[in-house]
Amino acid sequence: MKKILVANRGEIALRVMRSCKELGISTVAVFSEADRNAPFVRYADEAVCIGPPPSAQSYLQMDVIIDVCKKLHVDGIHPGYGFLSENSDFALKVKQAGITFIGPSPEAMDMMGDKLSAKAAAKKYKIPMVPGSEGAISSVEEGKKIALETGFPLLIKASAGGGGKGMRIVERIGDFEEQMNLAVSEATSAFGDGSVFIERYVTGPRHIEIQVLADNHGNVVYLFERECSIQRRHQKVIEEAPSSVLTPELRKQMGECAVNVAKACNYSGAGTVEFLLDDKRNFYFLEMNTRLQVEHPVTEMITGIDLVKQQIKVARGEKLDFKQEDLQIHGHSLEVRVYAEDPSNNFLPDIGKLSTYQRPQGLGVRVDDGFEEGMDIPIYYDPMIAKLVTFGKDRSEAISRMIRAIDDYRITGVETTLSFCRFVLNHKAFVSGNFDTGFIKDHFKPEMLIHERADEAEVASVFAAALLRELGDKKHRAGDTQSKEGSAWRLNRLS
Ligand code: MV4
Repeated sequence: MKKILVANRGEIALRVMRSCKELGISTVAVFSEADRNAPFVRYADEAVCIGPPPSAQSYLQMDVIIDVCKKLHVDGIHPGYGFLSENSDFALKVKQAGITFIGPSPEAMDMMGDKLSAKAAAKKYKIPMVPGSEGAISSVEEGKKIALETGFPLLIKASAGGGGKGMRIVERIGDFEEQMNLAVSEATSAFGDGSVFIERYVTGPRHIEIQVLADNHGNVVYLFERECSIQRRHQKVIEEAPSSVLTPELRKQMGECAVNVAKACNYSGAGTVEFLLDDKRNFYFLEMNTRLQVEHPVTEMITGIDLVKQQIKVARGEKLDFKQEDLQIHGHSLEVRVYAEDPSNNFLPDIGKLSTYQRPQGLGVRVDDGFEEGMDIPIYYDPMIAKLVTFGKDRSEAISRMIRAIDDYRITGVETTLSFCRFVLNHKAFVSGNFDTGFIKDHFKPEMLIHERADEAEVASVFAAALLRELGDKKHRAGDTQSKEGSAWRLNRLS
């Protein structure tokens, strides 16, 4: 493989190109008119504008992207995450054009994309699953019967859904018919497939996912877990590896189950198997994501493995060059997602210009981003500015390093979720490791950030007073470092 086209934008496009470069592979960026000045476009060896800003007219244009590949003699396409990454039609078109799709086969994608066929495949390997219906529910009558057997509360899920889309909670049998009809019509309009199934509702679960890597020679390994329970409306906010609740035995059991799920669909490349863990530490298979995930860096930090490099090697037909026994967890890693959203205003997207943009640096800090100071955050795409990742010898060091890195980050021009992330990292439930997917709902109110702002306002007034004194001080000398340092400190606290 000599040339790879990255069918994506922003931080992940850059992330992928860096690994290509290390492998001596040249890179092609495709970009929309909104991304003309983006760092990933400059970083690529070649770059082609493929259309206007809306994704449907640019990043989702399969044929246009494949035409670029043909013109530029591209051998492989890396889809990143989102956009076309889990689109089996695209994977198939790429293959038919004689180009290597860096990811699983269209068949594996289809099997795992449909939750019911994923569960049917996993069942053959005796993977633990939440009790509920065996397959799709074909009528309200059948559904009610299964609902009574399953017990309440229960969830009606869309087979074509995932990531929380098309889920409905049913608390009592009297609500079943209405909720089922709603679920079916939502699934039909959202996915063009009204198939739904029932699962008992696991209350207060943790979301734990296992990273797997498979080659085309039958080798599959797991690269341990990521704890992703800190979510807001199915949007992950903080991820970490390893999880503070897994024992070595449970880690091995879940890892081996994840490997079997990958085997069940003849998986190739990097994939993620999602599990729920209940308060008694029972785990249940939920679904498999057939792409590189946003939060993959925390796994890279604790295993020392470059997942993108491995994806490319596997796609080139190479065997995995390590075995399960060779893999070990080293230290602890956290990732916070920095969004251009206002956490004190219901996380309203706050687009605009990054007037100030200075990244934190230093030992154990990694910033994966796609912006530079002075750039506008386009309104057309996901408002994620950066992934801030830290690594430490243990969880406590990773946390204090993250708090330090958040304090060192300088972003002005847009509101960001940094203050919210700092709130979570300082919370005793987070620090203790004793939390579940209800963390934000249970512990966060927007007023809690106002407190921090009041604190900043107080510092601002002290600073303003000091500045006025200084300006008024006619005897003020240039060599008065004491007062200079004091001012600098206050200035830092302000931005
Ligand atoms: C569940 C569940 C409880 N019980 N399934 C949400 C995302 C999708 N992947 C599955 N999800 C859930 N499935 C059963 N049987 C609770 C959730 C869930 C959730 C899961 C992971 C992380 C955050 C969540 C927030 C709400 C609900």
